Amino acid sequence: NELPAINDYVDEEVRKDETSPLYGIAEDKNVIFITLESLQSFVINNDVNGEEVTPFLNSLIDDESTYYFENFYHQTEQGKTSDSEFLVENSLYPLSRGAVFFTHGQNDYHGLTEMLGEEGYYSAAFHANNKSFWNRDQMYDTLGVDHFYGEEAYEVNEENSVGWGLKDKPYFEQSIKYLQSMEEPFYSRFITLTNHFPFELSEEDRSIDKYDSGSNTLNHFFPTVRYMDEAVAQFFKQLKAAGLYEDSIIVLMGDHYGISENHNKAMSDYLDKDEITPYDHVQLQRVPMYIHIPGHEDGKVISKVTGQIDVKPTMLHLLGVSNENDIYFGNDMFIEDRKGYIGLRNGDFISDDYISARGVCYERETGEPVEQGENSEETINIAAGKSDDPCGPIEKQVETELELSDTIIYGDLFRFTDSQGVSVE
Ligand code: GP9
Ligand code: MN
Repeated sequence: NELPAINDYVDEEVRKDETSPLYGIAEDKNVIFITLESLQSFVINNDVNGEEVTPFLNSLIDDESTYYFENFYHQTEQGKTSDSEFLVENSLYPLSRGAVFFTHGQNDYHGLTEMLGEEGYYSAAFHANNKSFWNRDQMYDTLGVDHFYGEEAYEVNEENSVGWGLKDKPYFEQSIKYLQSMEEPFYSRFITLTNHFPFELSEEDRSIDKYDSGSNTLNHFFPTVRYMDEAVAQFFKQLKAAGLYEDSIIVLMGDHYGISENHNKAMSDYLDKDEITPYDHVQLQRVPMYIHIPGHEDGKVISKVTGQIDVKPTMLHLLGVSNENDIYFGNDMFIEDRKGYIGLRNGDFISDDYISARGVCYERETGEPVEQGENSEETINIAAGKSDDPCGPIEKQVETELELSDTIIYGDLFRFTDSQGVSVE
């Protein structure tokens, strides 16, 4: 059992003494967590053909009850949406190959759902797709989700569906009745579907025109993003009308990229760049992250580097739940003393000052490759070991963390924990 050693690492490198100023601010509130399919940050506050792409999501950033994280990264791999769910739930990394939802769906975990359950929360997941997709039916059971509203909980017909299934607007609309009858406080998770590759949408559901480039995928992305934006706007209205808004905290998060690097040429057209460099590619892995707390009026845009690995500790702290005995690899996004980097599953990372992409170390602010061997004063300080490669030490640490997280998953090591934390027997 390697868990005690992993616990020591987490104690040394991840766990922080600092308490967030927002600790407990949402205690006993309902949680409405919305995963926004394939939404990337580059469309936020951006235009296409002279039209705003996401008017509602843009206005939500300016809302005084919203904290918006503008440098928040997805950390998913082949398990796509399910990897994002895994990260949020466990603050562990997904696997480098396959989907952990499939390969380790029967492990013991100590996820957000279970921890909130211990605090008296009722939990439910809403997703209008086949329940066994990504092995969700089994994994949700493992994670302790009380009820999974899958495709059969919805009225789905030809008229209200497109592409992958039920369109987002009827999906949210039909979900309200279930939320209204739910025991409180509840932890509810929503996963949208319409903004999924190949981004199909009928003419009458399109509020904006498609883009015009060499990539049909990118062209069609914009109208479906706008449709999803409108669906979320409508959901906020319905939550208010149903009396569910005031007593809830609403989190919105993009799950992963929608536009892969196969469309770099079209992306460079859209972003008005000569090319998409490995640095740009990493920056395109930013996804929107909103924490909206009705009644709280201190919201702002937060620029520090954050990622999906941080969601679990952040949520627990907002809800006033201690995680001092928990094993996790992220930090509360509201504290200052953070690990200082977000590791991607392929070993690339984003730190406060640098971005490492495909083995090249870039200045985060400028995107300029760091001159190796330059030995500037700043370089020496950050590398601590007086190396002239400021990315090197962080690269090693990211590698270590990925390995430790894998060790937990492959060894099913949370068998050796209980609510009191790690057991050494
Ligand atoms: C399927 C939906 C999309 O149920 O979550 O999955 P993805 O292909 O994005 O992982
Ligand atoms: Mn997805």
